[in-house]
Amino acid sequence: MYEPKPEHHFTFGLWTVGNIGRDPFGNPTRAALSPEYIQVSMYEPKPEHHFTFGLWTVGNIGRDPFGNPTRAALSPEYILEKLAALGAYGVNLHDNDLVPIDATPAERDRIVLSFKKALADTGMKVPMATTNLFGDPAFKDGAFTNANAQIRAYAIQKAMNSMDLGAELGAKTYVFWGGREGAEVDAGGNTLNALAYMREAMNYLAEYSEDQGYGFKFAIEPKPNEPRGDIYFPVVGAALAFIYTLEKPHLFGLNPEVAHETMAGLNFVHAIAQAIDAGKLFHIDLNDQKMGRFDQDLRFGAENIKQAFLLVKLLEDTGYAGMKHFDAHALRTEDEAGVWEFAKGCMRTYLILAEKVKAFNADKEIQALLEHYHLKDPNLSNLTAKYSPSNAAALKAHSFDRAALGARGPGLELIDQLTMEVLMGVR
Ligand code: GLT
Ligand code: MN
Ligand code: MN
Repeated sequence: MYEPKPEHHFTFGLWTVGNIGRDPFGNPTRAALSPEYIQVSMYEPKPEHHFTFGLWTVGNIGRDPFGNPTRAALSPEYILEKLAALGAYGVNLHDNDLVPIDATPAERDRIVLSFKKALADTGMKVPMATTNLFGDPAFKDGAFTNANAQIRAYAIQKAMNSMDLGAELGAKTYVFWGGREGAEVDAGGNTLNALAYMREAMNYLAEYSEDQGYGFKFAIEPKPNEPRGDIYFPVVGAALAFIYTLEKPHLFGLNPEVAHETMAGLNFVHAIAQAIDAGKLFHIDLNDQKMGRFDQDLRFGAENIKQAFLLVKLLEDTGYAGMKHFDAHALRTEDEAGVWEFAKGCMRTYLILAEKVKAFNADKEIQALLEHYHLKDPNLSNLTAKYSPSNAAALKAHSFDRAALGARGPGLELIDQLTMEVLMGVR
């Protein structure tokens, strides 16, 4: 309970924790610590930061379409132990990350029991659960949106079983990532049907969750392509619009992933702003990605540090209280040690950027520039806040100095430069 957090604003002098135990009568009793070391130990991930990893993320064995696995599989119990030691809050899972698709009921129960014991031993949580509706050949042409009614029904059955498992492990968020829900061939005539099928499945599963008293909130994760040529609901905006066609839209929100909007060349920070504005940011998949490439799932902040900063700023400034899930994996080049460096790096980068956000918000020069940029005019804002005939008449009567408006510089070059200087550590 009494754990210090950054928002308590406790600070230390480098000379205080760096005290080497010298006194007038005796020599130092401790080695000197470099300022860098002292800084570094500040960014230690703790469970209250709500960092999570998928079992499939640190468990990624480095297989790709062109090459065999480069790492051995890690057991879920071992993953819990390692992530707990690194300060993570919990893990998320697909049904088959834990229970093989062909496990007998007795095998399932034994596996779940052992996993629950490891959860209790490590204090780790399972805040989010989802279903693997993409790995098995049965789902090669889609799951909920498959043109084959038997496969659609099987997908719903599998999702119900997976929700039972998630609920048993304490999950409150259920993610829908429709990796196979798409097409290469649209001549099959499934595009319009697919939307209706998806709606039917989501309505069904929301009812199931309510009926069982599971209380799940559902988070749809959009992706433009891969593994399908085109995936339905390719971006945040598409999923958001679809939510309002469902029977219980209040139960549905989004699980956007950095890499997915970025693959499509879109601005992820803008997508997140739209999700926040709609009250629909239920969960987030943090990672990194180069534009226009295959889904790289890079370590958070590995590629575009400015975007990562602006993302953390948006989450921190708006008080995002959900899980910060790293849906990324270590490079295929890495051995197991590299996997844990990768996991640590994701969390540390987030914490470092959260500190940079504080520095940015406390920077007087930057704040003055922002004030200049966000020019206020209370009189005009009163006229535009809400339509009324008198406001409209007054607005029409107002005369604007168009030339002056066009001539005024907003100061964005300097704002951006100072942002970079904060990030480069010189402010
Ligand atoms: C898969 C995918 C991710 C999804 C996961 C949830 S599985 O790794 O690439 O983006 O979030 O189903
Ligand atoms: Mn991804
Ligand atoms: Mn994801």
